Amino acid sequence: MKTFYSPAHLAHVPAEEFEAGRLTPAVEIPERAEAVRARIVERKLGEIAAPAEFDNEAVLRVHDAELVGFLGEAFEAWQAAYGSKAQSALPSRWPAPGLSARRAPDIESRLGTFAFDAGTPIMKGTWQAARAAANVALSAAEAIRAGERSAFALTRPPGHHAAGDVFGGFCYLNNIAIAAQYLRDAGLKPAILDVDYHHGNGTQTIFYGRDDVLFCSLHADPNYAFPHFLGFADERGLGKGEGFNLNLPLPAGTDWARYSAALGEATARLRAFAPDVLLVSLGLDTYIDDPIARFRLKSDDYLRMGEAIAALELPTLFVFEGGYNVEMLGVNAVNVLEGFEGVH
Ligand code: SP5
Ligand code: ZN
Repeated sequence: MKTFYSPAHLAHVPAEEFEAGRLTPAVEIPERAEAVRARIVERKLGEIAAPAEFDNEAVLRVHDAELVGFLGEAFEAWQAAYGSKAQSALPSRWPAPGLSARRAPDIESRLGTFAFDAGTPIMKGTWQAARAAANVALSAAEAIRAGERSAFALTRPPGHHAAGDVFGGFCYLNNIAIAAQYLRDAGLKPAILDVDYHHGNGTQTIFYGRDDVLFCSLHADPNYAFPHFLGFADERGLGKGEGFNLNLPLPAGTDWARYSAALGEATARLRAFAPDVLLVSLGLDTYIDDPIARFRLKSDDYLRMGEAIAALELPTLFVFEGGYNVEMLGVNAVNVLEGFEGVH
């Protein structure tokens, strides 16, 4: 399987996020993608290629120009306001319902209109990294469009929490949604399977009113897990999109037995949709020793996950999302890809 990867992610180095009333060390760090890259080399999974340059058109099919413009200029505005020692822009105020969004001109208020959490810092290299990750996903999508059976977009920062007009959850641009829309615009019928531990609220929102892109997600129940405000089972799509969004929230402690049963539900829905192409939001934070999550999948379970995805017999684009146990992240991610390829 061919992997697409850009070193631009190395310049996006979050230090801290704000949670539980304090700053805590960041977990979405460059070592994550480097661990996966090293494992791909070690296992000789296939070529690792640089992405092509895509212009903003494909990004703007999914994201509002206001968000894209803001992400491109935010760090400069932040430094202009707070000085060159302020290395991370994080919001501290939000236009909650009842307040007027988007009127305040200052950078910190503007941050709060575009970000939905305080865990997604904008630094000097953030925009370049996010934009390169979109190119990585688009390059992998183009490989599939041109006839490849599979491809892996080793994207960082991740994408599935970013919606058309808002970023958060370590995500700035929704890489998988941009890739899915690119394939849709090429005349294909895409379906998205999201196996990250967290609900892909951004991807759901982007396609919520549509019947031409199916979204299926297995994730930790938002009653106890991020993103907290979306991902419930009764969210089934809106208007003609009704029935084209499937959420399968799962309890804390979910192991492979429980998980694979839900995966069977998702694959049944995917089969019924009869897509031309499958895109997988590949998060590995379902791992038993993930530092921020509460599922109990083991490394060998990821081989079975890859096999279950391969059984759909579709051209498949894997897009990297979360997973924060850096030590086992490479093994777990590549196990899915090797399970898919039937190597084990
Ligand atoms: C792409 C992705 O996986 N984004 C996840 C963003 C999660 N952000 C909030 C994490 C809160 C973790 N709280 C549990 C702390 C346990 N020490
Ligand atoms: Zn996640």
